[in-house]
Amino acid sequence: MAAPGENLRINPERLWDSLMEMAKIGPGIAGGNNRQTLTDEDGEGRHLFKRWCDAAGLEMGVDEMGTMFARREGSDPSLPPVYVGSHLDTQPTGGKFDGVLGVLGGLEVVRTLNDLGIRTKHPIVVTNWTNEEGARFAPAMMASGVFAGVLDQADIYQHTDRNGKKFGEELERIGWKGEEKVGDRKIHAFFELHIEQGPILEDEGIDIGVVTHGQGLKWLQVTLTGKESHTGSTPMPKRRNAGLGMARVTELVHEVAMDYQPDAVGAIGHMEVYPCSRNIIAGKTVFTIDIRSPEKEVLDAMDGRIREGIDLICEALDIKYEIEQVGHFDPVTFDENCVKAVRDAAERLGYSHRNIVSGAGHDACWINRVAPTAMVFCPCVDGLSHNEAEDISKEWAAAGADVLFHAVVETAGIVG
Ligand code: HGY
Ligand code: MN
Ligand code: MN
Repeated sequence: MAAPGENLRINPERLWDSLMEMAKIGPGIAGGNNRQTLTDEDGEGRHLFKRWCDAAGLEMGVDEMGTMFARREGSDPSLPPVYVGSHLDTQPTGGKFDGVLGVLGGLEVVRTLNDLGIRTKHPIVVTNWTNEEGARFAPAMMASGVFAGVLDQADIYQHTDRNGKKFGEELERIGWKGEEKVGDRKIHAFFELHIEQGPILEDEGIDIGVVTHGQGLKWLQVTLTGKESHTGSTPMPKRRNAGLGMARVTELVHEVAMDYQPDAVGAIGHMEVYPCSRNIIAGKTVFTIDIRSPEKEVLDAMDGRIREGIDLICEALDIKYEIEQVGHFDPVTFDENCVKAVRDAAERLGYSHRNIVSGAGHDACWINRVAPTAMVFCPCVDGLSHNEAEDISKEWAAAGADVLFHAVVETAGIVG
């Protein structure tokens, strides 16, 4: 397909204003956002996005996982659309741009096409995938995982948050459970704009990350069971300390990840201690191990070593353990043609660019299983994300959305 002229650019002010407007919904306590999936704040953000889509003349569809699909018609409605989007849900102490830049960048693509009166051959669909973060309800990339056929919807509906609320019930409660069967939509190609969430682009002074691969991930939820007892009167040799077990597993995860540098990573971000009383030995701990690597063999090796290590730690401390894998996807190689469309767009627009592997998981990682997919990264300040201080410049947002525009429109084809 003919490429758009290099002079075609999105409207950076409008994009930035929309980002700042969305950021007012579900404010955090330190300047970021807390708009967790299926909360009232998520519902409010969805309504704002829908109002903007209505104003842009898009037709909204919602599926049974609550994912929102805003369609701009093409000259040939029978053709599978080009999808563009990301997620509006945030971490509990999230930033203003993680996910949101991809959804509103996709909306800006459509708004720009409307401004210019350009028709594309393939329809274009701007997408807000439900529960990408997996913070309130595990796993991450949940709705895109159901769409790609790797997660079971009926099972997912039963997943509960820390307060025992069920995913399916919360989706109904906020009024965003749609009618569409999940996964029926045919996708010609999917493009996702996202902040890098790492330091490489900023450190190297590069405008655009051409994402060729995504690293693989495993989330192992561990429950350690020891025995509650008095912190003062229980002799050390008689303690069955689940808190000590969690501490040793935390060190183990770090050591195993350090053995596979420079690429592997590992940490424990979610930790629960029971009964969490100052003078009671922790009888139970529940925590989630997050390990990642661009190489499947390394990810599997880390998994195995950690499981062995947990067994030895628990034997030494006379505590029991259960391990449940609550999230997993193998390393991803994005579609060559879509990646080329992103690279050619950056080149055409005169933006500096480099190939890059995504450290974070994204909806694109699952959608890549059912449609040709690629991602566009822009830098973020200090590479910081999943932190309320997450920040980007207006110029970075505009560059990313310009490249997204060109990759999407070239793939969808211009007919006038
Ligand atoms: O965990 C991730 O990589 C993504 O931010 N949900
Ligand atoms: Mn994200
Ligand atoms: Mn995130």
